[in-house]
Amino acid sequence: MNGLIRIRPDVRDATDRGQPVVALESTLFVHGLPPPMNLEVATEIERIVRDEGGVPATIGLFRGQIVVGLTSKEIEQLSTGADVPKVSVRDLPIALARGSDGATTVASTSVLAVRAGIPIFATGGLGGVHRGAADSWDESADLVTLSRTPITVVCAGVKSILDVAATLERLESLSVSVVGFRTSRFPGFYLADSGFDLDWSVSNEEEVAAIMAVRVALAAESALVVANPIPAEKELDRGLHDRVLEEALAAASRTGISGKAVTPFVLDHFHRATEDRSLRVNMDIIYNNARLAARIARAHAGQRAAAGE
Ligand code: PSU
Ligand code: MN
Repeated sequence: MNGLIRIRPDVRDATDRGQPVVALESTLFVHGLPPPMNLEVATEIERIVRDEGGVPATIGLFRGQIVVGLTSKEIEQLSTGADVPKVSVRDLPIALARGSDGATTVASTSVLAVRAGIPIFATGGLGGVHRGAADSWDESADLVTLSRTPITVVCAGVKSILDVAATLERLESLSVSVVGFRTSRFPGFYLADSGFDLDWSVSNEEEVAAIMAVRVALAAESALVVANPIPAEKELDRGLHDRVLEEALAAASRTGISGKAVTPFVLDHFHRATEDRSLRVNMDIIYNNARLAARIARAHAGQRAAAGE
């Protein structure tokens, strides 16, 4: 990996010393949120992690190099850059070989975080099984990647634009562990509750850290998803949500949008059709997850120190 990966010195230092580090993805702000507030969000997530005593490591590709811990200047360039490709795991070698910039997804960010020795990652919502996938076969590479990447991901479930029931079935088949944080229902991204039950619920950060320790002892190969719902008083109006979702999906199929363009298209439609109310909720979700991930990272670091590791 000589020259192919650059780890920001404070990130490397913190991982070496067993201090709390939180990985963050770049597709979320490059393709999931509109400029100029995408830069504001990318900056604010890092501030929240720091406020909680953690070191933020936003991951992306910059000029043909994997960067674990982008600088604020690099984050600014990616969030304002035209045509920054969305890079999942299969795109990594191609984008890197051509010296490209790149926005990493949940899948590629998870893989790169693990390579850099970071065990926890915060995002908004995972990719999953799309509605109509039985015909289109559209399932995010996030799922398969999480089945073989030992990371803990804090998210607000999967985007409500997906087939949530099918996604939960796939997470089960793929042996991805899922716990609800202070809930026994799977969150619905913009909504606190997707309507689906979870088998396991945890009540605090220490409990998640304890699960992470057992995962290390078991040499777990798959991911742990910590599903963290948005507080009910901050969720999007349900009527508005259901109406706009129908519209957005119809617009996507009418315009013939497919493949990796679907998620950014539908998110953008949502933000415009709800006059940015969904955007506000999206931001709250991300901040909420970054805060929890930093607290879990701190609990994890504390437990490791106490165990003399
Ligand atoms: N959730 C969001 N905004 C996003 C994404 C998820 O709230 O932008 C991104 C993540 O990077 C996720 C990707 O990994 O969408 C999934 O895309 P696809 O369905 O094409 O795999
Ligand atoms: Mn897809």
